[in-house]
Amino acid sequence: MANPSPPGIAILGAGIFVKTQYIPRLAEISDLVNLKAIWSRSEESAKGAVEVARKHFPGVECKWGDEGLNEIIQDTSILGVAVVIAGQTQVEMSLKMLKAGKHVLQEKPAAASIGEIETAMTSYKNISTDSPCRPIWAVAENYRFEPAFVELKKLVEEIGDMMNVQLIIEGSMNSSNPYFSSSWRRNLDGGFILDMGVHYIAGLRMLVGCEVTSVSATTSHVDKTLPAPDNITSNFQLENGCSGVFVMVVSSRSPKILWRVVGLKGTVQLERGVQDGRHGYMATVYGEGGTSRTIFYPFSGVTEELKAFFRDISGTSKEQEPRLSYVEGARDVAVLEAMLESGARNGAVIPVKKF
Ligand SMILES: *[C@@H]1O[C@H](CO)[C@@H](O)[C@H](O)[C@H]1NC(C)=O
Ligand SMILES: *[C@@H]1O[C@H](CO)[C@@H](O)[C@H](O)[C@H]1NC(C)=O
Ligand SMILES: CC(=O)N[C@H]1CO[C@H](CO)[C@@H](O)[C@@H]1O
Repeated sequence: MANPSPPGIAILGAGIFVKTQYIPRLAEISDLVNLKAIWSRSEESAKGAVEVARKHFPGVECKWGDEGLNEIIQDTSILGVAVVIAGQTQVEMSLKMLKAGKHVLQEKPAAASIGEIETAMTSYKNISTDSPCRPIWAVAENYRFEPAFVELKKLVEEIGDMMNVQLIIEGSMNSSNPYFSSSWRRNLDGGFILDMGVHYIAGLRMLVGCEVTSVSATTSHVDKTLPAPDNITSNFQLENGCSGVFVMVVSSRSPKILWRVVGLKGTVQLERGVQDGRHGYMATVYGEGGTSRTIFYPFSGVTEELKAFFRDISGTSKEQEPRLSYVEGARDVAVLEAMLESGARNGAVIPVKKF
């Protein structure tokens, strides 16, 4: 169906991710969306992001402070907002917008803790029962929209009984990384493991097609330039009976990001890589007799995710995209919180909270 006037949206937040991801990705699909405003607490930071956005969206307005936020709330041409602010205040902001009847695409993590998630989900249910048309609360984690995961998930179904899963993350969060100094990430309980880890757990849950039921982990704080903990080794148990390991080192000299699912009839592997200057994933399937084939999938998860949200809020899709639902983001946080708790309790087996 043709969409004569694309939905109006606003971005709340004007940080690095807004400038380097949201604005360029939105510019690529500017026929599907009308970016009407960018808001930040301070005028200066809002102006910085608006300057970047004006090249692609000449009509974008600069809003700041409580007054600017109220203007966005009052503007009925703004159907949805992207909430891209500090992890500690995102849920409060999202709920405020949902109460005002706006659809919300909130950046991950879904919340900073399970406690916050539980209260948030009750508040959301309360809003939805009061209002005639339910505003959508989506969490942006983008991994569920990466073509590599979408395609490899299908192949996991063909490798027979699952015997083992490995998830190895050696990050490169050192002082050259633009997020290294981000104060809210440093103050988040769980540090970079929670903030970055939700992506990897999202990928894991998507690939194996079932939930993580319990975990046992060891955590430590080795690199004192990073918030604690900066490394974690966890066993996990899946609903389907299979077990696996999750290793995450926040800052290493040898970046590696890899998922591997070993089945009775074959193995599938997804590894972050670069081909012809493009970043993405190398997806490899190992079959019988030492055969293997590899396909490269460039990144496009952020774009695919934004498109899905705009389809949902403009009412052109039949049902809400399940990969965007708040509960999916909540489940990723629940797995990491269980791992961090286990680490703090010397490896005690911790069941993962079900949502
Ligand atoms: C949800 O609504 C119930 C019943 O009106 C109320 O008791 C409860 O405090 C509300 N919870 C939240 C988190 O808003
Ligand atoms: C940070 O990590 C990247 C990727 O491994 C590396 O190229 C760079 O030299 C590192 N910078 C510092 C300051 O260690
Ligand atoms: C790579 C690294 O720093 N590993 C450490 C992770 O934590 C365990 C437990 O404290 C240490 O033994 C490792 O050296």
